[in-house]
Amino acid sequence: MGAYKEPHGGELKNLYLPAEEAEAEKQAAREFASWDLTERQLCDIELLLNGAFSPLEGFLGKDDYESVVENMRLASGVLWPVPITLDVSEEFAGSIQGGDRIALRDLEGVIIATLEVADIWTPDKNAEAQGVYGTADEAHPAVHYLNNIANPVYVGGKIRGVEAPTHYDFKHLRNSPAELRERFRKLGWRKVVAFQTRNPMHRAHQELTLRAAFDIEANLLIHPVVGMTKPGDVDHFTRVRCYEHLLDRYPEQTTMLSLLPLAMRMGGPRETLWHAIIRKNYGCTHLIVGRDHAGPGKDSKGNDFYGPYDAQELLKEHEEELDISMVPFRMMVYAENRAQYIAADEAGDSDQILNISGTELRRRLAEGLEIPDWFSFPDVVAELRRTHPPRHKQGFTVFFTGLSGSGKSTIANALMVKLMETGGRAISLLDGDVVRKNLSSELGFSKEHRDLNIRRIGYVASEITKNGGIAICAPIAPYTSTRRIVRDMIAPLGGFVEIHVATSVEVCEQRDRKGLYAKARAGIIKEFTGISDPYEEPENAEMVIDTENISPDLAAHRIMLKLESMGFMR
Ligand code: PPS
Repeated sequence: MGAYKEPHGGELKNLYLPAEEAEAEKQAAREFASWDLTERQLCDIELLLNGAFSPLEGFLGKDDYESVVENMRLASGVLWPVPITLDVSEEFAGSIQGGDRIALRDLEGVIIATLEVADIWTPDKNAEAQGVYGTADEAHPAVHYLNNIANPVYVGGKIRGVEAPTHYDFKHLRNSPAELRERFRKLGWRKVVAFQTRNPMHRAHQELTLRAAFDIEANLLIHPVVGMTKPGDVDHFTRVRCYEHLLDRYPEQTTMLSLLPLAMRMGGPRETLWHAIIRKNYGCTHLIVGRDHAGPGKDSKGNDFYGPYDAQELLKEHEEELDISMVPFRMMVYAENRAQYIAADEAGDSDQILNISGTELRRRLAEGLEIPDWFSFPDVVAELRRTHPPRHKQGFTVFFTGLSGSGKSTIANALMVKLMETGGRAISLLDGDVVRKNLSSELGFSKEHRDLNIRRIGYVASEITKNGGIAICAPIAPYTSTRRIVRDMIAPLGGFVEIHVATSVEVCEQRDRKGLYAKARAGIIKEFTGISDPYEEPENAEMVIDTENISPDLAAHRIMLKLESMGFMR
């Protein structure tokens, strides 16, 4: 198996038009219907355009999509495991038809590409979830995305690139497949093993990647994902600075670092095949695959979605067809008695193995505790500490949810005063009523409007949290999936503490402080939560408060204790 063979299914694609044609296309596209690409679509289109997704030539059409979902292959039979689709709103879909050309724009309105509409269809999302991810459980990040974030209609068609998506960061580390292949060729790297990661790398990772490269006498490409990874992951800016420090520690001329703007789906085995195809396109001959590669975490019952070696097995089955080989990841552990890393399967009874798990590392960072040199290089740890200050210096959001009249606002106010008494951080209260007067005055109480309202609150709270402040939110927030979106948005930036004010609808109605329940019963107020509109009870709130048994003061006090126990106070 030699390097630089053509990718499966034909030559490496480059979907960008030559400069002059691109200019003309851009002018013409000003008249086309226009779609603003989502964050995920922007990642996908960049890799479509530069050939990382070869042999694809655009967003999948209906036949290819159905074939990928069902058989993991394009309609032509070429292996392709993950559907790359352009999801759009019903409104936009209604404004276009087959044969039209549409302009695809980035977040700032710059036209990135045009698409010639081949198909417009409403996908069966349940079938997609089952087919691609093997589950309909929304605990799977890709299923959650599909059901709650992705738009309802798909548009398929070939694309023509007019301008590459802009990146202002780490330009020196961003390469197209053609560029990387050319660099490998120049350097005479005939065998290249890629290491895929979405996490900071520590000494064990360095040891395992070096070993993998030595074992097969290959050069090493550290190819971290910097597009979209799993919510809660360390941001890519921090990670890339860590990788750069680590790079200095590899033997000279052995290793290269390049960034991959991929939007991961956490799709386990199928995603592993996809990773292999992408690396093949970038000119690699091997891919390191570990236990539970691209794993999505636990399902809603606490079980793994995939078997630990499913990903390795699926790639092994197809490596010949894909013309890229799998290198199984060997777990490396530190043997204190030998003062070195050894492969876990080589450790004997007399070896004293030390280990710090990911959870333990996060705890040590959160509490400002020591992280030993045998575990990670000091400059890598310093980088992590810069963006992960101990919890008592981070911002956080306290997110109350509960029925109207449950006591959310009263407790939120009491909590705010107690936090002000403690001092140290700026505090903002985003109470349901107040938000509806200021931020969301035009919204009603349909599911769509409530979701928009909660997303707005989440956005403001995430900015406050990111900047080290405290946001206290007190909306009804009746829908589980929307609360989850808010949690995912905020948790990576600091703390997120969800508190269910679980006062029953009977008690709320009895109290009826604002007289709204009476009006709801009389049908004067429509879509009233708990009466004529649903409230989905939280299942994983950090705290549940029953105001039938405790006063607002005591409730706020208990929340203070909770915040202390979580490390947010000092
Ligand atoms: S939501 O669902 O989270 O967007 O609701 P929220 O922004 O918290 O607004 C709830 C307040 O609006 C008043 N109100 C209603 N609540 C529920 N359903 C209907 N149909 C409705 N109409 C008006 C009500 O006073 C809520 O205030 P709180 O403080 O919760 O009692």
